[in-house]
Amino acid sequence: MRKIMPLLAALVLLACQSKSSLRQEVQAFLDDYTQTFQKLYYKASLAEWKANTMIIEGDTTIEAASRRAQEALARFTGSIENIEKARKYLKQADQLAPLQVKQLKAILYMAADKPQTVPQIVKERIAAETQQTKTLFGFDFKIDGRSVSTNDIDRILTESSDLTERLKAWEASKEVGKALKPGLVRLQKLRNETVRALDYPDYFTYQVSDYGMSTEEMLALMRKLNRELYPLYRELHTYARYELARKYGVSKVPDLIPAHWLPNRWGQDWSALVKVKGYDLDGVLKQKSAEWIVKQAERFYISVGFPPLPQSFWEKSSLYPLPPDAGYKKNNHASAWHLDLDKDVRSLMSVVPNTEWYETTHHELGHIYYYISYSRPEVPILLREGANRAFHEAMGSLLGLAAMQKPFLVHLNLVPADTKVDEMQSLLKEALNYVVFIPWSAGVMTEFEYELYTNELPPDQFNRKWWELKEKYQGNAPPEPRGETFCDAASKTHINNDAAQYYDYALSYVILFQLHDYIARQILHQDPHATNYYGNKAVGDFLRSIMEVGRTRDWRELIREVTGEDISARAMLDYFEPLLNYLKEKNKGRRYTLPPLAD
Ligand code: X8Z
Ligand code: ZN
Repeated sequence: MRKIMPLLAALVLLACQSKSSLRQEVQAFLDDYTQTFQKLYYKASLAEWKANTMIIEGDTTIEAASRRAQEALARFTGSIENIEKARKYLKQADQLAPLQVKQLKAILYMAADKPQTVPQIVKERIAAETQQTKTLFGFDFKIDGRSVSTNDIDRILTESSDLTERLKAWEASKEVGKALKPGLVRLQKLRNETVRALDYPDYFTYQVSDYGMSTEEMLALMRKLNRELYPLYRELHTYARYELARKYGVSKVPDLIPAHWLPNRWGQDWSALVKVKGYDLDGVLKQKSAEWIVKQAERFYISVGFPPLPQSFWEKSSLYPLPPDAGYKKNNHASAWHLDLDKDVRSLMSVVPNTEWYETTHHELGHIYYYISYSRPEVPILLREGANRAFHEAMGSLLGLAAMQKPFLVHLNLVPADTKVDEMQSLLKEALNYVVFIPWSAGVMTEFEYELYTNELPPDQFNRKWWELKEKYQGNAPPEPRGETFCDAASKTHINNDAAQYYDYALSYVILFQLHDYIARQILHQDPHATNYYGNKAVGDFLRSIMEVGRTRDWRELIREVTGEDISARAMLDYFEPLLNYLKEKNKGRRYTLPPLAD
């Protein structure tokens, strides 16, 4: 025994030494990698920023520069040497610090997106993606031969009761799909081919794996979510068919809602259908400037304890629409950028004063404050991401929801304190936003991209499949049958430049209601339907505790830790529960055209 003890001690010591020298070696690799990565990433982001904010017809220099910068980044992140090293070290994962393991996995995940084992395919994909962005956002939308912006189209779809005018606007918005179809066909193939080089079966599966889930698991989760929200959606669908027919003076109520009847290009948000008596937020916001909208959102974040946005944000962002005579165009979809994965944060928007941009501005600042919160030494550059992608989407949408509730608006004098608000109307309006979004996101978008990548949907079926899913999940129909020269799916930004990730938003809504429920009940002690987060530092502390850890924590553990429950639609269902009976009553005697149970 006595002899064994020192021997054991020596062995343990030896093991410790080799463990610590292995950790040192890995750390040196990670430090080196990070340094080069951050530099190349920043260059690529700057070039991409330019390519999204200055789209000049006939110019090729900006996109060429963007392509080159992205190729340089891909040559590094996808390099065979980096892949082999990360793999080698991960074989000894049990000897490494948990944060080292996470970073090595992040390196491999990025490598799989653009692996240099297939350099030609990566190059073609970068070129096709850059071109697709240019085609989408350089597109000249036209109504009756006159150029219009997407904000113009959206205004018609939210405000006009003239079906002829609406049809023109909706059709104009889908023209871009035709121009994007050839690029999407190429990208379907190229995206699959790039990730297959590192053994992912297809691009959808690759993107889903970021959650630590298989495609089957993600689809099962999305279908469950759809089923859980379906009874409510069916009531909303019935309600909307009758209300819309009345609004447009159509005597025969259609079985499926014609797409141009809805106040959104894709039918993803119907909230503009309901005007809540007593508070006309849209009317109030229209009196304000676009600058006020962005500043107001910042004030809200500051009020709960976040810092003012850095000066560079204001100087470098592109927040407002370009004048029509600018001579160039910009990406018209909202986004938030973390260009150097440190202090350079910017947003790209086209804010005009209306309710939709009010919400979207809160959403984008949520991303920006997430970036700011985890950009600290404790969070390695490679883990400066949301706990998962859905968390990142949830934060700003959560504050967007909070910024629409009556006590909040009263506090800011945006609605008079003595306003009597019909609470059921207001809940209905919210459901037309949050509930209606689920069949779109968890259904149409997710199932379409699954078909596109995992099942390699043939190009001569793109539009047929799209409308089959629109009918099945949303109960929507095209105004007229649309053949395969159209590619209506491609009119949606994410299909082109945020591929195979739209379930992020479905999950973000689920998470958002879980967080809101916790904040309302446990922190504010207020009814979740009528909260006022404004100025509450405890709310800010709670949100920051989630944001500031970035990707250093396992997301399933984190959600359980901060809300006390696993990810589920429970809170969302609770929130809208009072509406179900109200709508059943309203819909009495009306014909339901969606089947009683979701399949
Ligand atoms: O794309 C977005 C954000 C991007 S950061 C504005 N959203 C989805 C969409 O517009 O389709 C937010 C909610 C859904
Ligand atoms: Zn977002």
